[in-house]
Amino acid sequence: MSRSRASRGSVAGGIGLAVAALLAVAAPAPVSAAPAGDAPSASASAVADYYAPAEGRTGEALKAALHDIVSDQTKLSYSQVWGALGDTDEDPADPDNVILLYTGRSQAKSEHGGDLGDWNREHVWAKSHGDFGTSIGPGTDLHHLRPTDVRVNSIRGNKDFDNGGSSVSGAPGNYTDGDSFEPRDAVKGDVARMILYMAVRYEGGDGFADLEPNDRVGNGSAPYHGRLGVLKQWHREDPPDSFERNRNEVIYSAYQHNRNPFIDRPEWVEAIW
Ligand SMILES: [Ca+2]
Ligand SMILES: [Ca+2]
Ligand SMILES: [Ca+2]
Repeated sequence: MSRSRASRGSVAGGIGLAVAALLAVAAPAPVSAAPAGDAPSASASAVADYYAPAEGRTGEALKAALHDIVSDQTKLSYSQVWGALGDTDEDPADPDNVILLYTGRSQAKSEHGGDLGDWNREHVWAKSHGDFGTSIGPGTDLHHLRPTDVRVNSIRGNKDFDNGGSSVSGAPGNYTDGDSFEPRDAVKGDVARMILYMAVRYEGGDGFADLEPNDRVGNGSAPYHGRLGVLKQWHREDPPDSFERNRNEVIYSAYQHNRNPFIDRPEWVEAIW
């Protein structure tokens, strides 16, 4: 199944390459592609074992299997997230810095906080969508937390994701209007895969809402995030790169010990949605 998806994905260029690389699981882990982080990459066979219960499934059965797999995790406190993001989002060219999600700026890990010009902890799945806050759970899950510029984080607010709007000053390539936010091209797929990870990981257990993507904007405090059709397009156009794969490895090896399936197996987005 994944091989037919891979050949279909090759029409879109990069996806085909990424899937092909992932299918080459006999090769040593993608360690050569890992630009940063101290954690060694999980071996290809370990990743294959990790997903074994999901193999051969599709649709809701695949989603349920992945939920079981990724729910086995270590959980961080919100204060622990600061240090973790310093590892997961480290600038490959400067171990003292992180790369900010929307601006792409490389900034000192130490310059985090709430002042203008600092970086802070962005919940890519807006925490008001399902009202999970910052207590231990979805609000502290590294798979959708990213360092962002304080001001740009505020502009994004809790908007759904969609194409269009006016350019965000100081954040080239990002656009926003009254009900949605469009991130720069280089992180569009990252955003999509983070949202879809959250949908699979959070299915109504542990006292938190069942998070799900939908095709709307203006979801407000409902436990939904849009727009699914646009997110799927972004996922196709911006396949996982070495930075994103490395952060998945660092989260898996050093922090939460769970993985984002849609970074490892991009074809599973279409298999579920
Ligand atoms: Ca809009
Ligand atoms: Ca990307
Ligand atoms: Ca869900």
